[in-house]
Amino acid sequence: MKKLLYLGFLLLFTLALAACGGSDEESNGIPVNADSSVSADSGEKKKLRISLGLNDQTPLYKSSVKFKELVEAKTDSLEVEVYHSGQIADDRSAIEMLQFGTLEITIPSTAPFTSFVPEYGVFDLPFTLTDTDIVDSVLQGPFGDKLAEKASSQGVLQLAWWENGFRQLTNSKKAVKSIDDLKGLKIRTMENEIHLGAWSAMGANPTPMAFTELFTAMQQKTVDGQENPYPTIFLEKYPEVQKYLTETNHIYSPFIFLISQKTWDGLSEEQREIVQAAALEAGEHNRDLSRETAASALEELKGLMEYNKIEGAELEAFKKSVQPVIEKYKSTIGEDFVNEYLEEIEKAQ
Ligand code: KDG
Repeated sequence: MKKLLYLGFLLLFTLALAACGGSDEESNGIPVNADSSVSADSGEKKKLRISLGLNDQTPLYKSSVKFKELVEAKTDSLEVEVYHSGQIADDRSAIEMLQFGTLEITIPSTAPFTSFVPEYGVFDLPFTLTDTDIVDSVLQGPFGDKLAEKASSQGVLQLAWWENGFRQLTNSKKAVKSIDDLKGLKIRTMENEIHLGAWSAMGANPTPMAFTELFTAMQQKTVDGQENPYPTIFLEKYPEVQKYLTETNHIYSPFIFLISQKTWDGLSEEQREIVQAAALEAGEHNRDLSRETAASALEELKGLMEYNKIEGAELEAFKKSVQPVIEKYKSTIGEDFVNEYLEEIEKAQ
């Protein structure tokens, strides 16, 4: 019911903007296009706003600026604006704005997108993707293309796979050296039922929360911990509110470059080719930068936090605990699709 009310509000908000000709209505200083489907034929420079959850120090933001540079070097008919730190919206709201056509581009983790396209949940099955070579083989091949095509059923197009990275655990309470140490820890997860199920199965007390609320929740100790890749942990300044860092590599999290179908329909053939090529090229840049940054961020974090790595028998205990979760969510995601994903990983080993 809440979701219906919320969607109704979004629709009314969009219609109100359109009614008052609010094509560039300021909203908190952010230009809000009432209609992202302005045709390229209108001759005016078309604005492509990118909404990001992470801040302007991260590989995600820097790669989005790279995308801007690539597009604007090729055409004067497009202008890219990059908004970071959830300035426009959190992940789920930004995706809904793409569906309505009131925002052009967003680049979230796949996890919040699973409520729109369940098949993206394969990446939330813990301990399945284990290194970047396997990741690239699965995502940059036919399986990645097949999955990306499923986004179009939701009024958005996925133009490229970008990288969030391997997720690690932090908390403010205690060192987590075995699965038993997770007992009762209040861990924020992304808004994704598989993440909730996995952390419950490991013995923690998980709570779903939008990324935009996370830092405050850790500061106010409404959650004890969270899990994110090293670049996010370091560049979003989590050592200021978290003491313990545990290397788990429990999930590999992609970012997905999403554009509104309404925006895409309003682009000329030439503009589409420029935008598609830039999303792919900036994606290659993003993966390289993400991996370099993860390595350097870990070295910095080891000097700021109490670090340990889960491996050997302890890692096996973590993996064993989540097996029932993987079995349970195979049916939600689609048994055949999950098996296809696992076969792709097997082939890439
Ligand atoms: O823009 C991306 C972020 O909003 C978010 O997806 C990062 O992995 C993330 C998280 O934990 O929410």
